[in-house]
Amino acid sequence: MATNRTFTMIKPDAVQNGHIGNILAMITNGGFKIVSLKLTQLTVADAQAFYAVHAARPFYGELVEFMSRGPIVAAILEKDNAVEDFRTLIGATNPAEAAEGTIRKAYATSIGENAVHGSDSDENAAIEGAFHFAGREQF
Ligand code: RTP
Ligand code: MG
Repeated sequence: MATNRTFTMIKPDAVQNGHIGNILAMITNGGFKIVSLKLTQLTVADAQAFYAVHAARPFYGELVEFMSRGPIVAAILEKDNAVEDFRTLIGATNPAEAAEGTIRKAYATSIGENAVHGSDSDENAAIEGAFHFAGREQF
């Protein structure tokens, strides 16, 4: 995957609260092109694998339970400087610290249930995109 791509999930809280359309609008208004998109749900095993890097953290069990409890939207996004610019658009992990105009400021409810995921490196964007999408689903 090209390095001008990132991977995102609209998390179960935001899907459940009816924010899919508004979050996708913020993403496209932010200059990102959607190159893959699906509504799906992580199994517990999927969530454990996706967040394996956090396995030793105290919030890991809660995170896995949260991320597997309902549908998510998975997407691959394209833009120059995609990973960094998307992290800026989503805002800080804790919505109390998220800047005005960010997705988490608008839709996150807590540090755990924070509406969206954004990859933290080009390498992880490629891994995470491939976790969810076959090559023929990436446009
Ligand atoms: P993400 O990976 O989902 O884009 O979030 P992030 O980089 O901003 O934050 P990260 O440190 O990677 O943490 C992953 C997710 O774990 C949950 N979390 N809960 N209760 C807590 O203290 C806590 N800290 C993190 C959040 O859902 C966070 O996005
Ligand atoms: Mg992260």
